[in-house]
Amino acid sequence: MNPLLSLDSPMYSAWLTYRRRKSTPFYPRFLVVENGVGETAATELREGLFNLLGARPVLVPEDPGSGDGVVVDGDPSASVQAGGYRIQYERNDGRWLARITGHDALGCLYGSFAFLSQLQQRQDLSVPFIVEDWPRMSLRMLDHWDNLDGTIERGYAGSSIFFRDGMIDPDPSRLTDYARLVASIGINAVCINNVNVHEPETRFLAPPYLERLRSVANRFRAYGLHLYLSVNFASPMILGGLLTADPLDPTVAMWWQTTAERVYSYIPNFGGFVVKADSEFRPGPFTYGRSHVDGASVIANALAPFHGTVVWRCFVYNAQQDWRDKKIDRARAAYEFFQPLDGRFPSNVFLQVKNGPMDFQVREPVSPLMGALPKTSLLMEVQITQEYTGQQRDLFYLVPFWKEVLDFTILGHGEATTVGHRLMQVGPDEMRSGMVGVANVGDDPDWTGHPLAQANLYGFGRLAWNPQLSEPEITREWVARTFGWDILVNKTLETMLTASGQIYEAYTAPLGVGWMVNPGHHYGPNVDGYEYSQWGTYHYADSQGMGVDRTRTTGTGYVAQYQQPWRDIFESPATCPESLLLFFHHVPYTHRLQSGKTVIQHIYDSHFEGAANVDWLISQWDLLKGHIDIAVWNRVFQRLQQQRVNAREWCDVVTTYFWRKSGIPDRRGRLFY
Ligand code: GCW
Repeated sequence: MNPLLSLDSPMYSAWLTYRRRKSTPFYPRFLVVENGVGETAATELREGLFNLLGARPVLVPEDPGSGDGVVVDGDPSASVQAGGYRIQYERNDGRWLARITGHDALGCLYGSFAFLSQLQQRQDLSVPFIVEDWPRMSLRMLDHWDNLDGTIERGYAGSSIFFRDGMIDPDPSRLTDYARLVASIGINAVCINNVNVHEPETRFLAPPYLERLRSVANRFRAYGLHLYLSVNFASPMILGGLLTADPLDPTVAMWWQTTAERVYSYIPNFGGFVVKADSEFRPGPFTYGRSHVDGASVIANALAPFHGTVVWRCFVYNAQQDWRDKKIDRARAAYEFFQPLDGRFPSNVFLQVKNGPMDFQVREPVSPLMGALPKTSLLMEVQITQEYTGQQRDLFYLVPFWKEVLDFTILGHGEATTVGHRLMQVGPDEMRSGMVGVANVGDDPDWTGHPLAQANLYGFGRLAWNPQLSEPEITREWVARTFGWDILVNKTLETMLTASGQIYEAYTAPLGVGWMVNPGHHYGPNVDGYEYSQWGTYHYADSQGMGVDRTRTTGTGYVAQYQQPWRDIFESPATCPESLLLFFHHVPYTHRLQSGKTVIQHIYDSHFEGAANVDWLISQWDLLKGHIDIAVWNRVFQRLQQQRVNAREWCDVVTTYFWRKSGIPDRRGRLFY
């Protein structure tokens, strides 16, 4: 990507777009940054204040006693949590003072970003007030599925910002811009390479690469980001030349130890390793008859002396299933593999669980593992990159969907809690938790391919910071920070974003069934695309009905993995939430929904409505012409036009398919093919 292009894009600065305020009660002339706060906070504040207020405060060692100013200092009592801060606005003798007090250097940085964000959002500063905030989850991580050749698995926004043509070769200024963007929403860890670690990336643990990685880590460090790498479980063989990767073999353990020492000698604040093992044909401990605990432990023990962490993924299932065999249920796999291992991992291992039991479909129930690992450090993985949700061509705001997952009730230590609370938990034995988002970022000038997909990146960071923030709060913040203050823009965009996910869901896979996509790239409709495949991804549509029976009584038994009351709620079609009806049940097309409609009529209606609502999205966007930058407007407009074509295709393929299967006509007599 041509770096000049990036400077031209008004979306490049994303939510860190600091527009000059027309008026301000506050004109800081000086900035005091106490020792230990770090240069980054000072730089961000000076640049930010200049852009927002036109004031370039002078850096001074202490409050000169006159004029408005900003003071940043560290004080562990400012917040009980690492990374926390307090911002206090005071009015003394007619002058304004903003005091940002961080629990630590990171808290000072987060506090500085928060202060600038308040100015950006036109917080009323005319009355003194105090704000306190802190990150609720300990790990707030972005995973990039980037490969050394510059491609990105499931990437929809250009090429990698880290790798190019077999080299670790980030544009340094873009790397810093990335770091500030994600640090400003509280991200503290970034894994830069694909969890599918191929031969070239396996070599990252060798010196020439570590040298390059060190410079990436240094840029990250200034913004409080820890670098993580995905590693290949078979590294001891591929890189170390050993004949085995058996986790219980002493030479293997030794190899991981030497490797960890080497990595930390280059990168002292290195975060750790992410591992996809025994999953989708990646090597793992099963080859040697060992367990996931054995596999994770050998690596975790090597990292422990350096306070490094292993992030071990639970996305493990049989990817070579016989579609004829209706007893196997992929949805059951992660729980069956990992629930029995609760409490058996070393304390520096996190288990990373996808939000649903399958694989980032538009609609899935919450993974039952969320409530089944009380003695384990737990990370919930969500997909910011829109693999199954429109690939950054179709608009899909993910925050409402993530909120549903975070607000889902589970039992924690015998009491009802929510997934969000579970992930905030800091427990005994250094148990920690957090969220991981598969990043939607590439080297496109606007970072995310679709300008409005930036809202998903922003929303992810905000929810990992505090899962209790509401969707409207997050949306309002993002719109105001990105596009400034224009009532029409704010209201219209908020409405569009909030509705977008439901619209997409309506014209794609009905009632929680999932997987009706083209195999491989996963874009566009193909009802039977995965029906007779090895991947465990079926809808079982026949002439009478459709859906997967996952009940205890007649189905795969998956429902039994849930705690009460969900086990009973999901078991019966009468109580199962309708959005998940076909995920849990096989029902006749004539089954009546609460609306009084039959399932088949619902499929027809929702698809036509969903497709029509894309026209509504376009009409909303039309209202904004002239109110936002024309290049951005055009880009989104063009994407929406494409979405209209795509939605029409989905609608026609799905309705025609089910009409042909069922032979049941549409009560409203619409056209099928
Ligand atoms: O959803 C699937 C994706 C794969 C991905 C895998 C995973 C990185 O289609 O591209 O591999 O999930 O999460 O490991």
